[in-house]
Amino acid sequence: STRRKLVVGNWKMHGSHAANAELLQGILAGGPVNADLAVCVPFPYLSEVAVTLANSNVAWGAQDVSAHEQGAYTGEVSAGMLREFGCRYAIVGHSERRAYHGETDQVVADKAKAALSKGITPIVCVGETLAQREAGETEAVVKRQLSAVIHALGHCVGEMVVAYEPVWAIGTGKVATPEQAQAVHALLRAQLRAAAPQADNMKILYGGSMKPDNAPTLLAQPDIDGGLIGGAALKAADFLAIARAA
Ligand code: 3PY
Repeated sequence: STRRKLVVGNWKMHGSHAANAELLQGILAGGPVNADLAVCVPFPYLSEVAVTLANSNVAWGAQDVSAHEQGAYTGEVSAGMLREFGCRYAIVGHSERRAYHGETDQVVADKAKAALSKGITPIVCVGETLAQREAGETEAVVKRQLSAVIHALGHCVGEMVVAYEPVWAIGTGKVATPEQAQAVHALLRAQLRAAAPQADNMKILYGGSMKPDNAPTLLAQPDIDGGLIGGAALKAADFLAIARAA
């Protein structure tokens, strides 16, 4: 396809001043790659990462955002606050947030809407668990998850990035085969086509143990437009190797 690939590092709850500086210097030293790059970092490091990456071709984002604009929401961070730092992306609905923080499809949809309302591109994660896959529910689950976001975003659907992350492939070392991933990406693309005229220009990333060795065949699939990278994003060499495969 003609869609430019996007490779996003999801650092999760990893990092320190020293580790972040080393990782980012390593990524920046890698030189230009033929894909858009971004790193999604823990909140306390956003401002220093913004400084390090200023005037580079690596964008940055958050790993979550509040659905609320402001108010008595202890511990939450609003899209408006993120925007003040120039935040470009916010991951929403990662399976770890859905599983450990009880985020429902509606909460995820509200977060995506809050991000977009401040000009931040939500990277909306969808994906089935192993039990759901084995019960033949994959299609129904990802459609339900995406449908909530489509409804909430209305005419702005075309501005989000979608990430398909099969839960059984997250941090397990198990990876969807390129055929399994492509099949779900094609379903998601069809669902987007029915909702947004720009669907063919929208990015659908694959996430779930993407690594330098499996990235080339995944990224060669027609509806896989990049990756949301967990563990491999913590090593500059691995992150760059994936970016070069894109
Ligand atoms: C993984 O690669 O395991 C991820 O969860 C990326 O978000």
